[in-house]
Amino acid sequence: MAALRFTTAGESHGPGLVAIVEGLPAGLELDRERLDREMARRQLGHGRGGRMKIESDSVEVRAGVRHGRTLGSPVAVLVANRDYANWEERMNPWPVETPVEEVHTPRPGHADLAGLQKFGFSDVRNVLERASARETAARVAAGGLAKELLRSLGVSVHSHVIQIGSVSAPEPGELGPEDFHGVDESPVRCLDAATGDAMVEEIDRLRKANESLGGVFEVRAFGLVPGIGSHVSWEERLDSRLAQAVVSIQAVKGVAIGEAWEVATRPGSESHDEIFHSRERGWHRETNRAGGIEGGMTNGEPLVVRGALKPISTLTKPLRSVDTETKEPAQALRERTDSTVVPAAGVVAEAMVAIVLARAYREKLGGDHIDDVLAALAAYRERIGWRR
Ligand code: EPS
Repeated sequence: MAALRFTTAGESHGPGLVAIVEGLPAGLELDRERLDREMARRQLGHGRGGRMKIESDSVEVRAGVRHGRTLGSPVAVLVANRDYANWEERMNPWPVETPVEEVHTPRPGHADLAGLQKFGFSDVRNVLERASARETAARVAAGGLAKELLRSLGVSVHSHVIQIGSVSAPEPGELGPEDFHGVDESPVRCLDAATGDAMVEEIDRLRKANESLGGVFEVRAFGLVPGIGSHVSWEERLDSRLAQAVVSIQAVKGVAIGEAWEVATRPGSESHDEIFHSRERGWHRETNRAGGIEGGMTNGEPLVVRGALKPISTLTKPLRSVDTETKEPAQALRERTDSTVVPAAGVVAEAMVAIVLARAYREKLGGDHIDDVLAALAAYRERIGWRR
């Protein structure tokens, strides 16, 4: 059994994006519409720019699936960039007749300058095309496959927006999967309608001022059994893997598991989740301050992970920079961009969390065929007396 892992390839305005997912069990049934729905969800959100009117992302499966079921071989998917039609000269994989104009004005906050220095390029476009968050479309395609596996194991992964700029939603408290049913209908994917309206106003106000906005999203996963991940080594700790996966999303600068920042200010007696057991409910907790993870393992409570995004660093009111050829002061590259991507980032984070959870489940349960995985899960639930 190969460890579940994925890689992506693709530039923002190149011909397309690719994701390869290894380690899915054979026999897993995939739902084409569900996979495409994930792609469409990532494109939603008030504050996206003109690019989202051009793209209409869908998953094109190229390998590893036959008649709707996985074969146990690597699954390869393609996501086309429709915008490539407008960039064919500038982004052609092969030499073109007319020389294309280079970009020499790196954007503060982006990969541009360090990327030029690292690779010895003269054209910032050689860096920014891959650094672009367009790459997250491939992650969501891979995450959609991971979600299909989790779904068969009784796990669901959801997200919502907690904050955009200075507008914060009230603390959501305890939530169940059913609470997320309408979240994609909110233009900012916020569970609180009044806050959602205020977020839209904030985006519009700042967009008029040529500003971009960051914010905070929250991912919650339900249906997890205890003991996914491991306390025994730093690499196996589920919280460390989740933190890496979420912070790897473009523009994410901070990650919190459960009530991380709040418990840092509280006494110990108010920071943990006391343990209970009853005949009806089995093992349970009355609180979930730990966000479902103790000692680097799931404890059976819902997983709660938050990510904080900085405002997008492509600005329509560019910051000061330097022309990398002349070394003279210059304005940073000004390109078409989004005002905020916090709602989309939540969907991307669902994908990343799903991949981390699917990998950890594969490690725990093994198996080559989905039926082996399900049998191992049933046996484990029986052994620990898990009723949920
Ligand atoms: C991005 C800039 C914008 C975004 C893009 C990420 O693209 P463009 O430069 O073509 O206007 O729309 O995001 C996507 C294309 C996407 O699918 O999410 C950037 O610089 O990161």
